[in-house]
Amino acid sequence: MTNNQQLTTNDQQKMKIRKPILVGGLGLSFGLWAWWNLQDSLLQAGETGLTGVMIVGGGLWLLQKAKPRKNLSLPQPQIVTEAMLNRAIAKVQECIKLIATEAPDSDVSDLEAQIKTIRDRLQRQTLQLAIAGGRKTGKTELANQLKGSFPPETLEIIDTEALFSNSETEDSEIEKTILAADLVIFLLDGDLSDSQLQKIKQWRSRSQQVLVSLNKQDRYPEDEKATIIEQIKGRLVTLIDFDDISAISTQPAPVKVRKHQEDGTISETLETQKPEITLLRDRVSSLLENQRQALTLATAWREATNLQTAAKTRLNAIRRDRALPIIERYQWIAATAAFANPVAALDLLATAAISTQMLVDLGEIYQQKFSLSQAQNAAGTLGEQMVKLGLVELSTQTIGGLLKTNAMTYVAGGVVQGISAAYLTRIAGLSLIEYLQDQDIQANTETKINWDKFNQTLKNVFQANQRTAFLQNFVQQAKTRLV
Ligand SMILES: Nc1nc2c(ncn2[C@@H]2O[C@H](COP(=O)(O)OP(=O)(O)OP(=O)(O)O)[C@@H](O)[C@H]2O)c(=O)[nH]1
Ligand SMILES: [Mg+2]
Repeated sequence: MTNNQQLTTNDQQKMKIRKPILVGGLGLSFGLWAWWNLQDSLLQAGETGLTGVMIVGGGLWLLQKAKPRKNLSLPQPQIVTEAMLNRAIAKVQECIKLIATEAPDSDVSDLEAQIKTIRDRLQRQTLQLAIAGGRKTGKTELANQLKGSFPPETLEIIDTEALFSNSETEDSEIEKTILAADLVIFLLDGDLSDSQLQKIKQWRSRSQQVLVSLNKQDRYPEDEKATIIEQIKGRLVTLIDFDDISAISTQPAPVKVRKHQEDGTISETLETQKPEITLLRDRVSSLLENQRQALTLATAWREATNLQTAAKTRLNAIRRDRALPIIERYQWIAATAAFANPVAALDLLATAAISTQMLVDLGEIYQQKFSLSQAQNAAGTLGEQMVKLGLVELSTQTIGGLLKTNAMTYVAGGVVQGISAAYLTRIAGLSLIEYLQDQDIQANTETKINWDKFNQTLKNVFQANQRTAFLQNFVQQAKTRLV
């Protein structure tokens, strides 16, 4: 047992002072108790047991798996300026500084080296062109032909794997390569589908230069080809410059040619056709010539923002390591308070005293500014949200059935209430961590909690911590502490 986990006399004293408020607020815990017991007595079947109870209790929201929301209004592409790159790098540096202050032993030299690499790479001679697209669209053929037009020291051509035919994870790996390049050719062999459009939008929102090309144009009669190109342009308007949209044929199918012979017979021969990629190739040349700086700046900016994410992840891991013992501490304070006063009431504000203090402490770790009154309000809302999400309702619906079970004996002692309070405090704390780590790494103004976003976090954290095995383990731990 570490010092952090132990209740100090000081903690206990603080608790005594808060007791009157605490006593009133154990409804939530009571609900959880009911739910546990139902689960214990009826559904020891396995990991899914709890889900069953949730349905019984009407907590149907848990089943509505957060659907990946299609983001149709991605930010418009912006032209990356040097100032924008500098701002992105400054953010990485700010993060490195915080890491160094908050965890003086950690090594940040790799992050610093990466900043230098980003800056140095701005001067490079060789640019990278990625050729992307679905299966069999002609990527390899196009890559080979472009390699004939651009010497490798000017342009490195990357023939990427086909998109849209793998898992999402595999696709996102391919996309990393695509976004690391300075420009990309998106090859189509027909009209532009929704999923293709979505990809292009995403890349454009990362300021990637995207050339869209309809390949295999030999397969379409002139008028049909014109219609398809118009449709593609229509879907890409405001997203892609029309100069960046073309039709090509990298390997046109041979054409049957009939010839009238002198002797009056007709002979048929297959004539190979020349590839036609001039428009696209010229566009690439012109971009390399005139937009070199813009292209490398945009790539550097993407690299800097990726590095920002990497640095923030590292900072968050450090902060989480400091935050977890704090949650642990408040969790047992809540447990002891509820254990000592096992009164079940539906006024949730009672636990607010503990969560207010926890919020202030966690806010400090995550460098978010919460005034005391703001923290009090937030803690109150936090409690209300937990009720709204159905935990308390769940309990009232299931209690009737439970009263018939031997679980009644547990009600008398405060053990169940204590464990419940600990569990809910933990869920609240973990949700706060998840929420706070998505905020700016250092708030300059008072932090305002976005409750819609927080509720989603609360649901996710709750879901992640509701497994039977986890709960049983938790209950075991808590029992040992309380009894
Ligand atoms: N009609 C026609 N067929 C083409 C054209 N370009 C390529 N093809 C054919 O399309 C097929 C695929 O060409 P690849 O270059 O291998 O296409 P890819 O995108 O690299 O294919 P994967 O890597 O397997 O996804 C081949 O059979 C080519 O002959 C074209 O301009 N016209
Ligand atoms: Mg290929």
